[in-house]
Amino acid sequence: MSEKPGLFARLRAGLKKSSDAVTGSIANVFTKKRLDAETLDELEDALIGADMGPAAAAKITKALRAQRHDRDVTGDDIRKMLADEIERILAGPDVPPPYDAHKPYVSLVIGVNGVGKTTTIGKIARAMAAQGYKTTLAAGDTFRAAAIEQLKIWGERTGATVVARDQGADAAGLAFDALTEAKKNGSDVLLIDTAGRLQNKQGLMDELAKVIRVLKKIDPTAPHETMLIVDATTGQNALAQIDTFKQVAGVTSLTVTKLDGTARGGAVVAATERSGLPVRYIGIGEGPDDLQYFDPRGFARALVGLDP
Ligand SMILES: Nc1nc2c(ncn2[C@@H]2O[C@H](COP(=O)(O)OP(=O)(O)O)[C@@H](O)[C@H]2O)c(=O)[nH]1
Ligand SMILES: [Mg+2]
Repeated sequence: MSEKPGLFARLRAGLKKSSDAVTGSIANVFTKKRLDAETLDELEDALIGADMGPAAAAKITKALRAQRHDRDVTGDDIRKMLADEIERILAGPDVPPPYDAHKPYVSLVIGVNGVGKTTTIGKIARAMAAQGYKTTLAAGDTFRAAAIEQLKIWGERTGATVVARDQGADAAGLAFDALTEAKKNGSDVLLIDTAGRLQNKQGLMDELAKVIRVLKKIDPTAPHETMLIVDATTGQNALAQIDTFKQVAGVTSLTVTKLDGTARGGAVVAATERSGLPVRYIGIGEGPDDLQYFDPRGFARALVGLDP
């Protein structure tokens, strides 16, 4: 995650495939001068085609219909109106509590295998270190030895303390140790990695419930965030995962990864509209700096190919 001036440029670059999909699929709408009923219907179809989902597409076109029916508009006008309506949807849910709200702030990171949980935790740890926050990482994916090793490497890179046990260890016990350690070492933030075996839904549900119960024994307000990671390249599957994990654990925020590798960035709009959950971060590459704090306005404008 970077706070450099080139932030928006990197967002634009990361979302290039998605903004090409959005602007490309509505290109014929952009050439029309009138936003009449027929054009608005075409626009609605185009937004659905750009992965925004029927509900969000209907909401957006309804708002446009109310604003400018039958008036002459330019392509740029339409882009701006679209960006405003997309921003409205993205900014709808309450934002997650800031990291300063608790000490240590406990963030439980969940999601199926391969979506980018461990990588995202590493990227956050790096951004935390840059901002002077002390961070502890819990290697709670005790199912896979590689996941434990991967988190240890991020710990070395970022100076974060890593609490790990051997493969196969009890994840709740590990979480207990990690929160105890984070309190003892004066951490500002504790990031807890987890296993993502959705094949065994009951097992996963029990494990996450136990982790949460154990954390609450130490701090009844924890976890302060349960962040679900989804992979943007999986499109509809990501939406299904959000529904499932909302049942399995009390998800409070989303992070959408791999937006750089897909034309389906519009799915972030569908996900927000459908889940009512705020997006905290977006992943726009594999590098340690390729994580951005989610900015609804910047995202909406980059998605339709506008400047900040
Ligand atoms: N292109 C791209 N790759 C990512 C991003 N986030 C994670 N990855 C890659 O996705 C793969 C799986 O990530 P990992 O963190 O191990 O997933 P986990 O199983 O959920 O912990 C790795 O190869 C990561 O480098 C992203 O934002 N963009
Ligand atoms: Mg992992």
